[in-house]
Amino acid sequence: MRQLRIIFFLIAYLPMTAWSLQHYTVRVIDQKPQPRENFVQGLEILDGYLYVSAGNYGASHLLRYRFADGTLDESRKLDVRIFAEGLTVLGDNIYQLSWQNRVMLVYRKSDLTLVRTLPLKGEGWGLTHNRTELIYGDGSDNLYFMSPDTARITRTIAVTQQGRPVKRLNELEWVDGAIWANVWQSHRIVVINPANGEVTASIDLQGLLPPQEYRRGTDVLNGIAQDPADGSIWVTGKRWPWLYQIELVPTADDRETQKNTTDSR
Ligand SMILES: [Ca+2]
Repeated sequence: MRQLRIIFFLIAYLPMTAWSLQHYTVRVIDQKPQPRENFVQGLEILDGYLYVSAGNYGASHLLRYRFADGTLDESRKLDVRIFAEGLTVLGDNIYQLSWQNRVMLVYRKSDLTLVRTLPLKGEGWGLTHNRTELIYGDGSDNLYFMSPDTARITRTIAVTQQGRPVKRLNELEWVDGAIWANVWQSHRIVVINPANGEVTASIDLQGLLPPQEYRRGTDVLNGIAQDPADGSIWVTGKRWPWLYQIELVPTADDRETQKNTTDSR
């Protein structure tokens, strides 16, 4: 009887909790060229413009392109002492993280004028927003929700996948009520529940940039942007020559794996 109860528990309970991670690969729908020199640390699309934050000391920029044809609309070169990181556009402002300078730069969206800085308590990695709050990471497993007006941290979530911390969260994007994050130095994007930090899906983008496109300096996958105009998802990498529009393709998830394992016994 006790064994039956345990079996019932395993069947009824575990698939809803520990084995609810969905796995995806991707299919490329479209692609657009982008300048190879951009060491992409932030990517966002809004009102027909592509916003890019490019990193590295001496090469950090805020860039705005017309998304339809890739024409450069406006750009700002940053102080050589600043290594730019994530970027997001909220209201009338553009927010851009610095990596280790302990500041977030705030620009006027209309003409990319730097209007103020907000203090950061640690490193800055990825940045996005949920319509009201900024959401940023510092390279750990934590994501911080911040008031764009006061820079006050309103909430912190620790990101976990099946109970284990997921660190090195890099470029971020708010997609249909979830947070998508590049995991630094991997080919993986994780989909995070903003309420509790749980990873609900893992997207494998291994091989997205074909081997023949690699040059000296071509770096890792980094950059996710959803075009609010049509919901399309675009991704890229550091010093990649292409932006890719992707579509998710489900693979066997852990729940399915568990079911198959049980069936084969
Ligand atoms: Ca983004």
